[in-house]
Amino acid sequence: MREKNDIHLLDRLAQAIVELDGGTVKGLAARTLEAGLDPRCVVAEGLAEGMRRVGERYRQGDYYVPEVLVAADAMEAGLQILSPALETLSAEEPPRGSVLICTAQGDIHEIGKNIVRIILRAYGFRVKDLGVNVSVEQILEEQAAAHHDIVGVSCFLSTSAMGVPNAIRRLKRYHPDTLVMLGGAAVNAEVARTFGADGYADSAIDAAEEAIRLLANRRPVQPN
Ligand code: B12
Repeated sequence: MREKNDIHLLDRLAQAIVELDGGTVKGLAARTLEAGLDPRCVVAEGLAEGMRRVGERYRQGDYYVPEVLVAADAMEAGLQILSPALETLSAEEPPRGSVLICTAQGDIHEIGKNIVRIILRAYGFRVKDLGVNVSVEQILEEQAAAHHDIVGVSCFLSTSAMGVPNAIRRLKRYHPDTLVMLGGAAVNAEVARTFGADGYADSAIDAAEEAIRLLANRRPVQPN
């Protein structure tokens, strides 16, 4: 059960992102570590929550692109403070497998993907990040070279998400044992299933748990 003071600290951290106050974000991120909070929860319930609130303001027309970008910088400043603690955690976790992560072709949203990458690493996954606007050919090339257990695709634009089912079909044709999970504002659990993905998550912590679940339930692929 989280202490009231901890919830207050995480809420202030999220709010400092909404207020575009990078200095306060840094200071509060350092205080969460002094208070002994798990840095993964600080990322999820402080930094990612702040960006979620910023997204909400953008949707309502209270914030425009410049505010969103300054908020993302403030979030990055907080991540820098947390990153040594996240790396320590990552070294302590059992190695869990490897994940290739990217944003769908035509889509340049990267904030959610970057948070997922950081959290997956903190949970003990090896993660290769191919960046944004990634084509199925790039994914296939990387899979042929490295055979990651899971491919995670971030989908924030509906138009780009339309290309994802075809990408999954092609990926599964060449690499039938690869598990695919999706996330981002343009998809949900049902859409992900319809697209042919094996998993879905709407937050970074859930993404790590989903990846652990997918690997635990992995069945051997039957040869044709
Ligand atoms: C920030 C933002 C931008 C920034 C991106 C900056 C960057 N470097 O990433 C900028 C300003 C550049 C931008 C541009 C555009 N954007 Co924009 N943008 C957003 C906004 C406000 C926030 C997205 C975000 O970063 N949220 C913060 C993160 C932390 O959010 P999150 O979803 O909670 O992330 C978690 C989960 O999604 C999950 N997750 C994420 N990825 C993955 C991957 C996997 C594998 C898993 C398992 C989980 C997972 O874990 C994350 C962490 O907890 C959203 C609004 C929204 N509600 O999403 C619009 C939004 C996504 N954008 C939108 C649009 C339309 C655009 C533009 C087309 C605008 C334009 N007219 O030019 C362009 C597109 C450019 C392009 N080709 O991609 C629309 C998309 C609508 C749609 N359904 O298609 C949205 C929904 C806004 C809206 N309501 O209209 N945008």
